[in-house]
Amino acid sequence: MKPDGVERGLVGEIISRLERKQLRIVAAELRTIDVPTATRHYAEHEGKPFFEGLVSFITRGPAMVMVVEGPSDTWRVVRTLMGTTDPKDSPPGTIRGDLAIEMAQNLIHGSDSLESAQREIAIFFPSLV
Ligand code: D4T
Repeated sequence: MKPDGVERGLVGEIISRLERKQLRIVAAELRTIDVPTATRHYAEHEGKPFFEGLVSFITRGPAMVMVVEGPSDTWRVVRTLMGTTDPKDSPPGTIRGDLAIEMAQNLIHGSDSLESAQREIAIFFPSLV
């Protein structure tokens, strides 16, 4: 959950949606992400026009960093619950479709493949790997 979700008091709402889907929380910490970690996490976007804004947004206050587990393809389950990157295109019923309106403050990140999940868990919860 990105800092806007924490600031807006949506931590419970968003965790509740994940839990109602039957995903299980295996790690969670309220943590202010530092700039080197944010840069590593978003390495694929380095050099893009929105990169600096993205890093300053993601580091501006505590994020709720989590690992969740499900029976299979959990990254895909979470991405479906999240909705599309731009909340304006995200359908009602999704986290972004119901609760966000701007792309630069879209409440939640989710790994977009098994490989990304492995990479990102290693960044944020190295002891789990
Ligand atoms: P994240 O990675 O934050 O879960 O979002 P997505 O996986 O849905 O989308 P992304 O990696 O393409 O974008 C990362 C992050 O950058 C913001 N963003 C993106 C932005 O502010 N302007 C843009 O033009 C794009 C493409 C939103 C999400």
